[in-house]
Amino acid sequence: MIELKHALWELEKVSDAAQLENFFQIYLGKKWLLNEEFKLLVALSPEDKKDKGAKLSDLKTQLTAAYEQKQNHFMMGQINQQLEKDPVDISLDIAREEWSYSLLAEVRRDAEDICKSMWFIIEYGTDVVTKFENFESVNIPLTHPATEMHDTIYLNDKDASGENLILRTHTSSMQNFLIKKYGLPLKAVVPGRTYRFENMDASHDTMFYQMEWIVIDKDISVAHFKEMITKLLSALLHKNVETRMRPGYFPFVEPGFEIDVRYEVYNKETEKKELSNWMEILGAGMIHPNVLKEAGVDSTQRSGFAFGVGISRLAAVRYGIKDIRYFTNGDLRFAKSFA
Ligand code: FA5
Repeated sequence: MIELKHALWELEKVSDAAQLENFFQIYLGKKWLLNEEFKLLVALSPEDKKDKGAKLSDLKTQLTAAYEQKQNHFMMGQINQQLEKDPVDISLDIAREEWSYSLLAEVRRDAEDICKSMWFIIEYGTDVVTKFENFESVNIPLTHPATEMHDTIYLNDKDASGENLILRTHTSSMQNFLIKKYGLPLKAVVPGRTYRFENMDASHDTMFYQMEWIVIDKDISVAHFKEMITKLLSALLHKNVETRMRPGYFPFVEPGFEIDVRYEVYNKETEKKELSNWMEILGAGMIHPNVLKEAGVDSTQRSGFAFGVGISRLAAVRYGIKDIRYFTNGDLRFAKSFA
């Protein structure tokens, strides 16, 4: 039988990864010493088999542990060598005065504070969602052309029903979950990242932040929505804004609206104040009966409104930024000018 002491002494002498592999093959590999000994057990009497089998198992456990320890030792050595060649100082202390909240975070935090003061629940949800959450739960059948409205980014990973997971295209994907989780009456907001395969321009990015408001109770009407949105926008935009309500189509609301804002800007050339162009800032509407039904709510007894606002568009209006891509392109000159 292999002697543990001898095998450990052999292992002690091993000085590189190739020798270690050799050791493994000789002692622990399928065709070699230890395995051969296990094979011999067949010929023994039951008592001897039990006794020798236990000894062999014990030997294998100890040898394997010693082998793994040596293997880790070599791996750490390799990592350390690599680090010496290519040092990355992760403890580098970046000067504290260099950081501040991003403008997007400022606006989101302000909005969250307002919501908290009005006892809204805040939930962030996840960036990766199922097609059911993003589409079907909000009255968009998967075969409906409206699924194309958002130029969805699909992942290779699948959900339990075999459908591809996706990056959420809007925070409305949380509506169904919120109603089911908290029941009614419901006042909730969902701030979070959303993704679309967009043509990028000054007001469109492929990753952008949205914030979804959802209110459901008895007798909620468009009047409640209008009152809320006027107050909220004035508080968030830090300026007097004019709002415009247009009919808008979203499969998950009926009726649906788009809200645009405009405000006074200073024209450096004419040296006069003038009104900005209208900017679409949010989509909204009264929650569609099918969405309520899908979440188990009787739409003859309860009603509600929901709206989804682009945080970067809010920030653009608030800070007078002409192109929302500045918020995320990582240009420190931009970030510092607002620090
Ligand atoms: C929606 O995403 C709806 N889920 C909003 C909604 C919620 C409607 C609840 C009704 C009820 P829309 O695609 O219009 O709608 O986007 C909403 C807002 O997100 C826009 O008004 C805009 O402010 C912002 N937004 C949309 N696309 C982009 C983009 N590519 N880049 C930056 N902001 C965007």
